[in-house]
Amino acid sequence: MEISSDLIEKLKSANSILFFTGAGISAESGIDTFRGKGGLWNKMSAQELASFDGFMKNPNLVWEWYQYRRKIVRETEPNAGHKIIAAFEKHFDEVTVVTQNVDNLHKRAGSSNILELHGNIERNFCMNCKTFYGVEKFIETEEVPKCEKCDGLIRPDVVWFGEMLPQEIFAKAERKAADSDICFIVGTSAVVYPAAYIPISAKEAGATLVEINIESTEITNQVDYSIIGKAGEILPRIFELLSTYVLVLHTLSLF
Ligand code: BV8
Ligand code: ZN
Repeated sequence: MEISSDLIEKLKSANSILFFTGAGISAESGIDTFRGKGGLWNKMSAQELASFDGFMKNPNLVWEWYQYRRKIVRETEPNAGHKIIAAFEKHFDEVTVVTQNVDNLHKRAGSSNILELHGNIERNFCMNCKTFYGVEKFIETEEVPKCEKCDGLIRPDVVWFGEMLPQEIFAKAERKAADSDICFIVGTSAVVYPAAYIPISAKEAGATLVEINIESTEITNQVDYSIIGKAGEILPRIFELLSTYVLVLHTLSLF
């Protein structure tokens, strides 16, 4: 896997880095992607499970599906890809993670500036009075739970198809994208909107786009660098090349 020295050169003079991530970055942690081989959507229809109508039609089926995904997330760990993204904060003034993932793994890996466009599977709220609930309370709950305050249905705090993204978070992600020098697009098929506009906004504002994916995607023809390979292998390599440079600088500064 060749990392162009030109890209490392660009990284050396960059201040603000944005990572736009999708399910592919969590694949090496054993979490199914959505569209790839064995992808979640291949087994069950997104519309059926990740939509308001789907939930209202069969709340227990949807609740069970999210309990199943939560169990997998609890039993897994962030991988080298997540950890290296967190480590980038050591070398750059501004590192922002804009993720479509609801698995909380960027946070568990230590990243501090995370914008979750599609919510977080470890939060719930009452559809009626909007009271928030964590997940601990419902670990063993098989049927969709009711709100203690108003008896309303409790749902996962994720964005379902046909639902609006949290506007503040989306607006902030757009701003960070526009301010970024380099935007890494990691492990996403870039087909879900409006999330997929984020790297486009970065490009329009002059950022260098770097895609890391095991295959080419909808956005590959718009990026400056397309690196084919696993995120958990490519990111450590880039960081290593960068660190060598930083180390040399540091050593030189001693003299
Ligand atoms: C809305 C949370 C309207 C829930 C999710 C414009 C054009 C076309 C369609 C639309 C449009 N605008 C809106 C739509 C409709 C829809 C949409 O985009 N449909 C798509 C399918 C065409 N968008 C919506 O419904 C959005 N809402 O538009 O509301 C509105 C407006 C105003 C007022 C009211 C309403 C909401 C979309 C959010 C849905 N929620 N998730 C949950 O998770 O349960 S989406 C969910 O699927 C994820 O969050 C993610 O966004 C998406 C999956 O995509 P990826 O993460 O990219 O995963 P995927 O499997 O596809 O790809 C993985 C990639 O990784 C692959 O490329 C693979 O090669 C690579 N890979 C695998 N292993 C590795 C790897 N890469 C590197 N290393 C590896 N090891
Ligand atoms: Zn309530």
